[in-house]
Amino acid sequence: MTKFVKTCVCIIGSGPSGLLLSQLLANAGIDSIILDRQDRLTIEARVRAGVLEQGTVDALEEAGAADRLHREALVHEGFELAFNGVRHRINVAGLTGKTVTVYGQTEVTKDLFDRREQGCQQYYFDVSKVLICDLEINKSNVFFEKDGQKHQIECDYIAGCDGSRGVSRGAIPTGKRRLFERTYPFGWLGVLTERPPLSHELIYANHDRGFALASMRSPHRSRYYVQCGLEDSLIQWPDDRFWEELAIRIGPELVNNLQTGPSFEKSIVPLRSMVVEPMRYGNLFLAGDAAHIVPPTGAKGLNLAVADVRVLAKALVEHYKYGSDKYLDAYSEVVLKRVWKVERFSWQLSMLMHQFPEHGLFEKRMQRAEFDYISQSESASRSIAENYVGLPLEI
Ligand code: RFL
Ligand code: PHB
Repeated sequence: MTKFVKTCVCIIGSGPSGLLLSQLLANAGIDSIILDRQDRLTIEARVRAGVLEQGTVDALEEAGAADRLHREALVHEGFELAFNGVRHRINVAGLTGKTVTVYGQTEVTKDLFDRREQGCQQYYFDVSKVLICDLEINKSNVFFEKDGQKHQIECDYIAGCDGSRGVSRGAIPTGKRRLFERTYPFGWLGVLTERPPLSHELIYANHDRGFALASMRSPHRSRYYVQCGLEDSLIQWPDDRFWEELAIRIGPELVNNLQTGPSFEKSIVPLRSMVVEPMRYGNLFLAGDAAHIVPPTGAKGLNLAVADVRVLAKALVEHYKYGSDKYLDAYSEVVLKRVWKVERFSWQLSMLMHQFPEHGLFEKRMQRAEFDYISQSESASRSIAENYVGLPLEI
């Protein structure tokens, strides 16, 4: 027998976007249920983003999930771009009056889960065979299985927060959606190590051998990345090779500060830009990676997901509290405008900072000229800083 429940909003996916949405709705007294195909520990352990915009911190505060962040996170006033050892600092605070916050996505997710447990909201982990139905009529349905038991959730709205490999995007009929995509001919190999960071700020470096990023999670824990081949596997990258390559790419000036150690997490991600339009179909609203992917250069993915959810939560509150569908109807158009600007920034920074196998000398000179221009022009540096701290949210 199928177990049947009703809710206002069924949220598919309990990554940062799904968790945050459910919390913002709960704060406004709106009932929701979350489903995820993974279990909580697996979701919490996914090492990903590290840099939060002020708008993201504000949203976590609003959700009541920012206490630990305020105790433990690092506030950064700038970051560096480097080109074959030549360094330029983007004075983010000086150019914009704003800062960014270094705090891992793993911690954001844990804080949101903890907050969620304080309320008695419903969720189902480890679900399978999720099926989204009835998007164009008054009530929609989500069917799924858990531990061999069939379930049905009847709801007013469905929030597709199930990431780039979820089922929500595909629930929009093919003739009704358009996919815009760009793949990049390389990936990022990332390493976490229990060693102090090499600098107190992040450094994005373009070297003839490829991109490198020096980031961090705390004063004792560093996060490093190097550009790698799309076909590379982790076996080809033992720790020694990783540290040697990183040392070359960050250059002789910084290498003396590099403290290497055993990696306790190592992963490869391909780089991709993707947007689906529209982000609403009937009762289904897409948010976060389900609707768009950015390459990680510039640290925008999680921040963009949070920005979507802030708009969606407001729109749903307007519907349930004041009976107005104005914001729900505008959702896709409003968020897509910002999404495309953030796509542009992440793409532009990726084009500037990586080595492309197909590039000849001309393209390399273009990259160098752009770096020199940014280094010498306050306006060009400010434009990067403005995007890095996060574009305004138009709600
Ligand atoms: P998520 O985090 O992928 O969560 C989606 C959830 O949906 C579940 N799911 C399903 N559940 C039910 N049924 C199904 N059929 C399902 N299919 C999937 C999944 O199990 C999962 O729990 O999406 P969300 O919430 O939209 O969040 C997006 C962010 O995770 C992502 O944009 C960022 O991690 C991107 N990103 C960064 N973003 C930043 O803002 N700053 C950064 O510094 C940053 N660094 C990064 C990054 C992403 C990286 N990788 C691994 C791609 C660095 C890296 C290396
Ligand atoms: C990270 O610390 O994981 C990180 C930081 C900045 C980025 C991407 C990832 O642009």
